[in-house]
Amino acid sequence: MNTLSAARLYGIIDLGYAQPENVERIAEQMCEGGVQILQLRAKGHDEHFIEELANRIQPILAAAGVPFIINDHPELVPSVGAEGAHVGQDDLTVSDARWRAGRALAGEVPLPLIGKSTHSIEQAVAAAEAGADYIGFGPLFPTPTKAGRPAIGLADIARVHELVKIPIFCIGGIKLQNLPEVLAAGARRVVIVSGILQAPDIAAYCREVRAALG
Ligand code: 3NM
Repeated sequence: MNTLSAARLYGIIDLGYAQPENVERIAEQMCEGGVQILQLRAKGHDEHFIEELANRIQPILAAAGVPFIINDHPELVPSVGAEGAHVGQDDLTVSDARWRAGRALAGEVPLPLIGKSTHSIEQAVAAAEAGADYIGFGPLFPTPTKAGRPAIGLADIARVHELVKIPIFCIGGIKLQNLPEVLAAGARRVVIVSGILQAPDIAAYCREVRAALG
């Protein structure tokens, strides 16, 4: 299994872009391209539907050794055999998500990973203090994938890396084209959603991102 600390490229299967019937193919292509963590994000869908999709994706990621993260539904983590859950700033607290994701499995297998979205240095520091395993930090650029959330730009990337010692995944409007400026600003890890899902060749796009990440 890939480890969180070694991961540079985080992919998301977001049903805003991906058709449910294609999730297996997309997961395979992302793994083939070198995505090192993969999240299922299905905003507005009910939990049974998300569980069914997650059950189809999980064996592909397990075979590839890619940790599987479920957005927003930590209680699905034990039942689908995912590695963790991701929660937004306006959603569950880190400890509540951890309790829901991990209570059945504590002591038996590694405890679930809990990630938190953060949109400022203050939120990033608070998420680390609250016990998050990693954070998302963004959106760096305006993005239709998270419409209505103002872009924070690149200016705080270096500082947040000085202050926060858990893995920081920069997110929001990142594409192959603007990756050099994101890295030059101090980013080490990125999440790319629409750039990957809208690529004509998902695996090739991921490979190019991995190469650029070094
Ligand atoms: N969370 P894309 S930005 C899901 O800042 C998400 O917390 C964000 O998608 C945050 O790569 C974002 O298509 C969207 O811009 C990222």
